[in-house]
Amino acid sequence: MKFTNQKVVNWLDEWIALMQPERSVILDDSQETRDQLVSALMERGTLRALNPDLRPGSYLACSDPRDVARLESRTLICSHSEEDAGPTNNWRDPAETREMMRGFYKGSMVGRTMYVIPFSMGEVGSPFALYGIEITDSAYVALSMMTMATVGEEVLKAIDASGSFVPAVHSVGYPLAGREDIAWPCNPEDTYIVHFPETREIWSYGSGYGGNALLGKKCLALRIASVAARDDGWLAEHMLILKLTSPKNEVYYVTGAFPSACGKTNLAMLVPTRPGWKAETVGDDIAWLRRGEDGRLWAVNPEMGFFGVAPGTSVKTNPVAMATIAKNTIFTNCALTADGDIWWEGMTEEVPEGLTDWQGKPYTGDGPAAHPNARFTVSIYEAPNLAPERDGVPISAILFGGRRSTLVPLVTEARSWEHGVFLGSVMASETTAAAEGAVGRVRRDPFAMLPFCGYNMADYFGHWLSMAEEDPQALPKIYLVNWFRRGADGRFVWPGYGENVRVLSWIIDRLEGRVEGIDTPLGRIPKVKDLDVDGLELGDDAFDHLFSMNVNELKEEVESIREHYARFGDHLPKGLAAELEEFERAVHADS
Ligand code: GTP
Ligand code: SPV
Ligand code: MN
Repeated sequence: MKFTNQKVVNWLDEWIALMQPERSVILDDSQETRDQLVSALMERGTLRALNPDLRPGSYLACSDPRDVARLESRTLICSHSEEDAGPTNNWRDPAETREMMRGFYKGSMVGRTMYVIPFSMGEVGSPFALYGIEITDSAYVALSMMTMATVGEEVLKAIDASGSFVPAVHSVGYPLAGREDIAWPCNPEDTYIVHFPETREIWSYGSGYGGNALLGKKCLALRIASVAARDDGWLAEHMLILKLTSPKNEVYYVTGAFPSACGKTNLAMLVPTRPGWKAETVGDDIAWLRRGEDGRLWAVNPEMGFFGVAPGTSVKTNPVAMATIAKNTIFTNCALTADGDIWWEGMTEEVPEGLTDWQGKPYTGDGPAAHPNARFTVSIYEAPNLAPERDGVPISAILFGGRRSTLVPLVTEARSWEHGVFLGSVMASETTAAAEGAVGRVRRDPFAMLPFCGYNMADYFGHWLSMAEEDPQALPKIYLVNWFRRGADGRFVWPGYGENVRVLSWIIDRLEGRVEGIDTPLGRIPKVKDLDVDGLELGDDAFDHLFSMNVNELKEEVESIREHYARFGDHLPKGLAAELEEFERAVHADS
């Protein structure tokens, strides 16, 4: 395999000259290449093979304890003007940042191999695919990219023919020649994940973890794609895509935008607890949405793998995920059992004897055995419930959700597209371990895109509004969901997981006009009789705990949204300012 396109060749030459790898290899998608990467990683101590009788074809990687999650404070949007990055992104001057990064990259691959990975997000040959070439010195990243994206000769040919690709540069950093003892090379002090939206380039340095390093995922398919989507009239979103078949045999496709570690993978892999329902997974993290000729919004999952949160995953909560990761899976930062399998908090009630924690120490019960952001990397084709549709599905409903202990009801229906965009733009959630920083702090995370929007967030709100300029009736209905309300005892009131089908069932009843809702300041909630809670042990006043809105809290929410919106200045669309006024009026009318 070889590139002949001069633009690609020149680009590669330039980076080889700067980073000075000992050799460079273009990655194909063969088993042989996979095996070679695995051997190299086992030799270095990055991967260890799990017990093949218990977890065939699977490996455990334990990272440097300083490199365990996305680094939002080190993620930069380097547009020419600061305003184009908006108030929610870290902006830096592009020229200065290029200079700083070139300094880091200089000689960073001396004595090592540069992997050149032609990859496609979306089906190769589809007019909607985005191609990239990631160059990296991490075999772990190369192996993970082979699972998460389409890689290999077919992509190479498509790129070579068109010369069109997103250059994606990655190095874990510092000259490592002769340092084969470092199992997880990284360079936390100098880590930056840089995006140049105008020229559609990605430069990442210093981290080998997930979204910082697998550049097809958050960097390309969300941050760069969101800019392409703005320019070309579509949406690149942090969303799961679920196919749902009702007992009446009606098929619905639903997307859901929940912040990191707030339940996308779990809803995408839903096992309905109610008779007659069937659920299949289309995607668990990213959706690209476009208006079809029929006016409807159609969604594709541009990824080929799952990079899912491990803790909390069990046969009870997510049997589909457990089946998906039964073999051929790379685990990162999980605990190791005495018999060579993996374990994490929540997998079983009892903690197995003889665990080794994610840092390789005998587990003593002090702190978690697996890192809270421990993950599995596995092909979508390992999922037993994968929907066959890969080239676009028409969306009936969009869910927005997050972790809110109070205030936000289990489910609320937006009154219109504009109202739905308002609800998306003010979404908030308690922070999780998926990014650095404190956990459990409520922060606004519009559309679950706070860390992933590649341009001015308020302009992005405007772009969402603009989707309704034509044929708004054909667009999906929008719902706010919250599986995470807590009762007086501090526990989750709603059982969640497979039981979430009960909420989806109400949503479908609404779509079909079979039931009415009750108007509240936030939108329409179900009537008690219409939400199927048969057989659930919810305790007294559960409906109250799931749906009540405290007036004082609503008033605080109005003020807090006002502050949130004030950050956007003139960029805030007028339509959303009007929605906020309307919300405030409703809150005061209610009190
Ligand atoms: P990213 O991959 O970071 O984008 O996360 P995600 O949105 O796919 O989150 P995921 O489905 O992996 O869930 C994260 C955590 O939330 C896991 O520990 C789950 O067990 C937990 N979780 C998911 N769904 C539910 C639910 O319905 N109820 C409760 N209580 N917890 C849930
Ligand atoms: C997230 O944090 O939303 C993820 C994991 O899906 S990562 O790929 O690291 O961004
Ligand atoms: Mn995600």
